[in-house]
Amino acid sequence: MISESARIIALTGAGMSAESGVPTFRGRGGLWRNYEPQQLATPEAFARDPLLVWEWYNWRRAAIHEAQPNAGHKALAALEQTGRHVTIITQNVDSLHSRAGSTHVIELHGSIWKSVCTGCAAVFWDRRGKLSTLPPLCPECHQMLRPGVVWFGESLPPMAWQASAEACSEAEVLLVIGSSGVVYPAADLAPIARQAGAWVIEINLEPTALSSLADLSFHEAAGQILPKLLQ
Ligand code: BV8
Ligand code: ZN
Repeated sequence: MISESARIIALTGAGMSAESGVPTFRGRGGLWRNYEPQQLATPEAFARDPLLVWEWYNWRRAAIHEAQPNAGHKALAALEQTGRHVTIITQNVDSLHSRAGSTHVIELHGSIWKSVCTGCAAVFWDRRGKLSTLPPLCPECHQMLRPGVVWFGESLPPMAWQASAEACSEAEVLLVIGSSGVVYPAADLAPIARQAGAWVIEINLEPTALSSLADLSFHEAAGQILPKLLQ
């Protein structure tokens, strides 16, 4: 399926970065101080306790800053060198696909290195690890900054969603990698690709909500199977 296709899309979730040591949202190691991510990744949690939410993001910034792209990220980047058009649509905010060399990455849920001012909406990028002062304040208007990510209950960046849906409607192969398929609207991209006639290949350690849509499922770690698929 892959060797005959010129347009390939990878829809990736937290499992894509698990072998880089980035904790996933669900399952082992996905918790922080016994909080569920859904409790912290919301506008309500930020309004109620911005310092707690910033401490969680600072903890993740430190973990992600030490993380390196794994063999799976590198295999997806190498797939571009075979002359194919590869689009990476990721739910992850860790920028590991770009760091691995992928050139066409759509960050559906934003980036952990981005902050947005709650007062004047100015955008700031800071790829160092932990921020030194919490909560960070806007250098322009001195209001509080928020993490530049999409929280539960917030709509996705319109451009990112539009580009992802369009890419999936033209895809020949959709690789769904390391996603439990429970978060919407990202999970809707698999049916869109399937309706457009794309092969859907799932790579996940276990069956997921999207398994019924897959033409093929590989129950292996992304960092193990992607280099083999590239061969
Ligand atoms: C929206 C950024 C509406 C932040 C994230 C009921 C109440 C309230 C809301 C809803 C509801 N029902 C549905 C909703 C909508 C909600 C939603 O889907 N909720 C779910 C939980 C039911 N969605 C939203 O709120 C979205 N917005 O709908 O807006 C709207 C519409 C119009 C106008 C206004 C508003 C926004 C969703 C975005 C949330 N932000 N992240 C941050 O990162 O801090 S989502 C978050 O979960 C991460 O992005 C993460 O990637 C994502 C999904 O999780 P997965 O990526 O799938 O990761 P997970 O840990 O779940 O699974 C890992 C998988 O990897 C597992 O399957 C595991 O087996 C596998 N794995 C592990 N290791 C490996 C592996 N696979 C391969 N190899 C390995 N080595
Ligand atoms: Zn400001």
